[in-house]
Amino acid sequence: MSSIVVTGAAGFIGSHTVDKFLEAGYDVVGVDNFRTGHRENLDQAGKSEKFRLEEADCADPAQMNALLEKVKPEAVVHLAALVSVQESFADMELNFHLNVQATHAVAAAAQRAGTRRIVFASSAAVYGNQKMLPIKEEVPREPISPYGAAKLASEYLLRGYASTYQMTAVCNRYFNVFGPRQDPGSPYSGVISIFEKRFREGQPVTIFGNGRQTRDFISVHDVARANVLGAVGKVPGTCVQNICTGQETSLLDLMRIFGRFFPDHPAPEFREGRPGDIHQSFGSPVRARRTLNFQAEVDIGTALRELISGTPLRDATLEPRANLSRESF
Ligand code: UD2
Repeated sequence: MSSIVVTGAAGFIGSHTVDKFLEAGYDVVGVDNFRTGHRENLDQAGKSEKFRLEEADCADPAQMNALLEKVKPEAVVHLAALVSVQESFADMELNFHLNVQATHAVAAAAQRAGTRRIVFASSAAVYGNQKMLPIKEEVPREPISPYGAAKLASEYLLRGYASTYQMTAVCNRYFNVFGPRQDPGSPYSGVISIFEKRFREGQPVTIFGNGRQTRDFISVHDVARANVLGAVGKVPGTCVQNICTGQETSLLDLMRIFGRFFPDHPAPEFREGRPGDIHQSFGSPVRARRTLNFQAEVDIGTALRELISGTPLRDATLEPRANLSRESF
């Protein structure tokens, strides 16, 4: 039986995606160079006989060619990346290397290995500041960060491969993903992971700007499921879709939700807004229903409760299992 390769497997979204494939009965080869990934994210996966880990650098064509030639996967889910918008300003070269060159190395190796499908971790950052909300996929893409530009460039690279070699490229534009295993350890980390840590430690959080900026926060469990559907579900061919909830939440709303769990928490500190920060962002989830048969199922309150309590949500809450079983594809 052929396997699925997941790059960035030891990362936040990668490790949940690996778990979801294993739950659905697939053989998975995880690839990571541990630049930002953590081995402990794969503790659960490591217990499965169907999982193998390969330490390799996705941006290195020789390593990718050798690996994919050996595995000959039915699909590659390419999640390895530089994940922070802010870090892309600080190091444009690294952003280009990890968010464009690595995509090319993975796509070229997949094509040589005869892989038919690539799922790519794209981002709502390709849209920049949009006036028409919720954001639909067909609006002009106007990234305002090197990160968003690199994600868009990668989408086009993959389209080129797909049309030239009869491959299928599935580009999932994630909105703001959060959940267990998201690393709060750097100023570039996702806002919910930072807030969760600060609230738990009784420290005030910092809000950049007035806190009225909005995001479409989506649980990593939903995102992992969208990746599985993209790799092995029925798709109409090469496609690009928002992976979002369609719900808009401001940072001030987040403060209120956290406040219910931590009533005596100190007031936030406000600082000047960050460059390249998008003001208002929430997506239309309509297209993903058609292309992937995907719909987000975990609401933000439930997902925050999981994060804060440290108790994993049960599968029944997270997904209709039948939707993911091998037999259903
Ligand atoms: C997120 C993703 C990015 C991309 C994008 C899509 C992360 C880390 N980044 O970027 O990969 O997919 O969404 O649009 O998930 N903020 C604070 N205080 C803090 C930290 C952040 O006020 O301590 C603000 C920040 O200025 C921004 C908002 O919270 O207005 C969200 O920031 P973020 O870094 O979580 O995510 P974003 O939207 O920049």
